[in-house]
Formats: sequence, structure tokens, C-alpha cells
Amino acid sequence: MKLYITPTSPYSRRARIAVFEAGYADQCEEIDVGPIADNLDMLLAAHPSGKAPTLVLDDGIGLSECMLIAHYMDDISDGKLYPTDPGARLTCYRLEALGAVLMDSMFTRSGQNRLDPSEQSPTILKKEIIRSNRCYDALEALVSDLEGQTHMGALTVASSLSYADWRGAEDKWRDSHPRLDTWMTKIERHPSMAATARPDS
Ligand SMILES: N[C@@H](CCC(=O)N[C@@H](CS)C(=O)NCC(=O)O)C(=O)O
Repeated sequence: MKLYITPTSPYSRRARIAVFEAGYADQCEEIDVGPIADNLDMLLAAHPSGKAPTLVLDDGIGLSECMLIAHYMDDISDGKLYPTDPGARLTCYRLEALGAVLMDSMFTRSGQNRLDPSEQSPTILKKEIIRSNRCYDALEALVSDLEGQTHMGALTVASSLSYADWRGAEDKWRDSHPRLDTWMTKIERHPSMAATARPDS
């Protein structure tokens, strides 16, 4: 298997974590496709999305979307990434989706912030700042569901918060969400989180 990634992407990180948690890190070659514009042909040969992460299976099939890649890794590892109990699985899915919403929101904000001011949309930025803050508040209220968990729900939330530390430092979410901060400090030491930390962090 090959995993096309960019090292600072939170989406790539989720796919890398999934490969690690499934126990396939040694059998999956990570290929840095950044800057994406320079490697678009390689990405498009694998999947029409042209996005990282893309997982290329040994038979050449390409899988795009980090959540799908996580589910695929769960399938081939006999369920190492998601709980099997239906109630626990639903809780995990809810956390994974909330983490994914926060990631998309932060990614949109980061994209906006890197545009020339003449191309930025204050309306989009404002909407996404409000959305990110809703996510922090909801996650703070769900810390008891996160505690002790290392499933993809918890690891997606952690990846998003780590990205928020970087690209949304002005939010200072740790100051206003102390239970989430304590949980995050612990899960950052989890092996798949430590192994996929941003090179400059
Ligand atoms: N929904 C995708 C998002 C992936 C994504 O947007 N990746 C960015 C890099 S962080 C990308 O490939 N951007 C290139 C583009 O949009 O053309 C996922 O969950 O995997």
C-alpha cells in the first residue's frame, strides 16, 4: 500500500494514524505529495479527487477521504479502530464527526487567512470562527466520552485540536476549555499521535 500525504495536513494525519492503529505502518509507504500542484498527475492517477490523503492499494485502487481510509483500515485489521459494541460505536462516530467538522472549519479558516486580503471573505471567516467555537464547547461537554479512548473518534478530535493549536492559535481554546486541555495533553502522548506530530511541533 502507498499513502499519499502532505506532512502538515490534518486530514493526512488522520489517515496516517489509521494506518498506524491498524498495525500496517511497516506495510504502507508514505509518499509526500506536497506541494500538491506539483504532484497532481500522480494523485489524479490514483483518484479523481486529486487530494491528500489518498491510499493506493496494492491492486492500484485509490481511496480518497480520510474517514473512508480509516474505515478501510478498520476492516482489514479486524476492527482495531472502532468499537464493536453498537452504543460505543455510535458514540465514537459522533465524536469522529464532531472532530471532522472542527477540522473542516479550521481548514477553511486557514485557507481564508492565507488568501490575499482582497480575496478573503469576512462572512465565511466569521461563520467558521463561530462554528469552531461551537465545536470546542461541545467537545468540552463530551470529555467524559473521550476519556480513556483511543478509537478513531478520539484520535480525530485530537488531530483537529492539534491543528487548531497551530492554525487557530488565536482561539486559545485550551484556556477556555480546561477539561479538554487536560484530555488533549494526555492523548498527545499516545503512540500514533506522537508518531504523526507535525515535523515543526
Ligand atoms: N475531505 C478530504 C479533505 C482532504 C483535503 O482537503 N486535503 C487537502 C490537503 S490538506 C488537499 O488535498 N487539497 C488539494 C485540493 O483541494 O486540491 C478528506 O477528508 O480527506
